[in-house]
Amino acid sequence: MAPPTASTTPAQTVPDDAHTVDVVAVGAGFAGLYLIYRLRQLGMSIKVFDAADDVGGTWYWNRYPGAACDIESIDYSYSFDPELQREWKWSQRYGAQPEILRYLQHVADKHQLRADIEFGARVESADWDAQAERWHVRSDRGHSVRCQYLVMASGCLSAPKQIDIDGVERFGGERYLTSRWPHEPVDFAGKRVAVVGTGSSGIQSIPQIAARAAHLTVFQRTPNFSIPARNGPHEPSKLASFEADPSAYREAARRSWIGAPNPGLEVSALSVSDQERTAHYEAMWQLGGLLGFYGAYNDLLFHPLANHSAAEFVREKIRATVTDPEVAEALCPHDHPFGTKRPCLDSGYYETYNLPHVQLVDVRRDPIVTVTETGIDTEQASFEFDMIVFATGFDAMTGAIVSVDITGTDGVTLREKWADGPKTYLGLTVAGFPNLFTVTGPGSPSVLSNMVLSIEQHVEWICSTIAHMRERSFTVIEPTQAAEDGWVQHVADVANITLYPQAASWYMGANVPGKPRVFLPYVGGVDAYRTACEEVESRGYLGFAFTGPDGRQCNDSVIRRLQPDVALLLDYIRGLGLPTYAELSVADARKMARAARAARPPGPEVGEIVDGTLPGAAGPLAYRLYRPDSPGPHPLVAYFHGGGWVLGSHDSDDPLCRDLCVRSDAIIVSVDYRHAPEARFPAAPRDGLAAVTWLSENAASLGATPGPIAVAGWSAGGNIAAVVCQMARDAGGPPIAGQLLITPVTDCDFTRPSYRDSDADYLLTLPVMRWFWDHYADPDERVHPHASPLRADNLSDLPPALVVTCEFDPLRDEGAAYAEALARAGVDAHHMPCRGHIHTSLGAVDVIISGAPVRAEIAAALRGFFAPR
Ligand code: FAD
Ligand code: N01
Repeated sequence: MAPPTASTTPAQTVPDDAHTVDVVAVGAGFAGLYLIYRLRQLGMSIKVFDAADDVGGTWYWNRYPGAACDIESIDYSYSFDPELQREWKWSQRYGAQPEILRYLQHVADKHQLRADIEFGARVESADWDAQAERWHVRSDRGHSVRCQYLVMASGCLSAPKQIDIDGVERFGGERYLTSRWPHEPVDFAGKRVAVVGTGSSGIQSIPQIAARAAHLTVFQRTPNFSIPARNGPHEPSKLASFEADPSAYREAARRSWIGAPNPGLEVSALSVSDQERTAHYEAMWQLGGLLGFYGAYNDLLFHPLANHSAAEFVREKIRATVTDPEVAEALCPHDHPFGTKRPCLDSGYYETYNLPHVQLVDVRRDPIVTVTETGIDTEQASFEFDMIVFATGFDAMTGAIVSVDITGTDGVTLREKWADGPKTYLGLTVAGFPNLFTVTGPGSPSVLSNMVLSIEQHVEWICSTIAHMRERSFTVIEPTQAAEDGWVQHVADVANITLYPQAASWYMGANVPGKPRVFLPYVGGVDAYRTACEEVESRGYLGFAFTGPDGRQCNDSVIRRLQPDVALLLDYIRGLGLPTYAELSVADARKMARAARAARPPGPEVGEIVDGTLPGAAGPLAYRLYRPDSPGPHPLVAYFHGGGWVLGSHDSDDPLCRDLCVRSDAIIVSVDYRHAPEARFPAAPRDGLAAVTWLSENAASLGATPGPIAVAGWSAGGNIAAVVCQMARDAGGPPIAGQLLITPVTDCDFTRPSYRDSDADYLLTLPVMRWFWDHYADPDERVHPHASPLRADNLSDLPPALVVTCEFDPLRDEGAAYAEALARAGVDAHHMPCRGHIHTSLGAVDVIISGAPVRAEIAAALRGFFAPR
């Protein structure tokens, strides 16, 4: 529909003057204004276009009653101008729209920014002229400008979503869109008003409209979590800390997760008692605001149970506030984890439903059929209105960008390139679109952060990059395909360890019919993101190609390759400053390994755990049996723990064994074996074979299904499992259903590339592997196939195998080589490479969330060993 817009200048055609400037930017909101300021400092010419009649962007268009920010104004304001920062006093915690607009107008006046802005002009197209190395930009008013750089400062929430309700044009009463609110006052008095939509815009406007209208009907499709804003005077301690040292305050914000100091706790919601947790939620609720509650505990967005506790707290608040229990229940969100759709900030929202003239229509129960001339028809009722307010949201993050026909190299438009979801490098640049920058684009923290802070960071990065190019006489910048692919993957990896993708949110593009479902912003946090951008720059603009009269420079690489939670774990462990095993005596290494095991989460509950002993090759061996909770009998898997033949015991891989048991619905028997250096090679594999033989013979008495058992092992345990399969084949039994080798040692050769690639400290290093081998076997023994199974002359007739390798593991290549050699020998062998993981990733159950899908695949393979063939 044509939205009822603010007053706009009558369109007039501007002659094609083929004007040339250094930079064209689209948008005169927070981003466009700061860009003008910074580029002028570089002595560059800039032309900004905005479809609006004045500066302000979001705050120009969204003038609906109740519109305000949800990040406190102290934070949600520019930091670049110390004088402005000192002089401008926000009247309350959350500035309302008129005040934020006044602020932006003041900034524009103070720095005379309007001189470079063309208002009332919508940019329609931009074409890259590779010959001239210029963008050619055109507006709906006939502007035609050539520029070296094009910056889309066009806003993440500036393109209203098309209203996808039948009959909207037919309505004869007043019709408004919150995101295109008129400049003239809207009079609700005495009117029957409908509001469609209960996102932030709906939730902010509903109490204000209810206060003035004769009757208000709210059409809700999905209830949202909303936290009280408690708007009013600034929180004294926050104000004091800001005023005492604004620079330090801003620096802390830049190094925070969301871009504002956060009063939350750095502990898990599950680590405290129910009582303590509720008290803390209550304190955050009373404090008001998103950040306190959102960050109340550090796992709310990661752990379903932690999240559930916050969600349930809010639901209880709704039930306690709304007097009609049926209405209260309809307002309780159940379809998404707390915080995975942007939670709203309200002033009296839930209380509004206690007013006698306010009615809630749950359109999930009673869907809207059509808008009529006089109101709205649902399946069950007909409503008459004088006014309908659509608070139906935005085509977020990509909508404004792809609404411009941006054509890069090879004639491909950005819309075409992004047909399956946006692809950017750092949310700032796009391969195939040279000299194009996006401010707070998809793939950057953007809408998940204090956007003013993120805008400043992007504008500063863009300007310093342009300055860098000028200094070195480069004229064109473009990210490489590999760098972009790597970043897109990283953005998805980070999202996938959170609960965010579980919600059908606008973050996922789910609110716009037909839009691809891709998690749009970068959820790694502004600090981690800023660090990545700084690293790109300090490593010679990693992932960028520059060209200029003096030639081309390209430093092609991927900035983040580890799984995000693996990187966090490594940072944490490195921060502890522990020695490596290679630096310790065996006794001290064992002590350190035990301490590490004691500190890890326990893994899932299983049906039963039984400890026992079984006969080994030279005496009894301890075992631990993990039985599933489901009715038996179950298939049986003999498992060998890791620890370089030196460390560990039958219970040392406890979380992994529990996880395998639960996921594969098999009995896992983790068997000990004699360790080096006390018992060197071949003690361990001999014990392994003895254990597998005993387990095969005694499977029934252990409650297992009769028939062949499978073997499994991690690291050195994987080595033992592989060797046992060869020994059993050569000995004519016992029969083995399959071998699961998780990052196994298969060879004693330290020269494979994965040893070199893992030079960086990924915990298992060359010196540590040398230390293990030195304790385990003499050099001439190591080449024996019972120590290095890859060296066996005959790999045929072995059980089906799954070999799991991790990308950043010295053992990666020998694992892959073993899988390949088995397959070549006719074994039904599969290789599962795990991208971004390290040697210890997969055993870190409940620590490395990104390992969970891998373990699910491993368990499926284990089950497959026992499936009838
Ligand atoms: P915008 O302010 O969106 O400005 C973009 C401008 O580009 C618009 O004026 C638009 O007209 C123009 N434009 C777009 N396409 C074209 C084109 N083709 N031709 C010409 N002009 C074009 N973020 C927070 O961090 N905290 C908050 O509290 C917060 N509150 C918000 C409240 C509301 C109601 C909304 C809608 C958003 C809120 N946001 C908030 C997000 C907000 O959008 C950003 O904080 C910020 O204002 C974005 O600034 P910007 O300059 O990047 O884009
Ligand atoms: O938009 P939304 P918004 N029939 O997409 C409903 C920022 N912001 O403008 O969820 C019926 O969140 C839709 O229902 P559903 C902030 O980042 C901040 O409110 O799709 N209903 C939903 O309820 C925010 O997240 C503030 O089932 C339909 C609503 O309309 C973002 O902007 C204030 C429908 C849209 O909610 C967007 O917020 C305002 C249909 N056909 C905005 N189509 C602050 O407080 C859509 N809906 C700072």
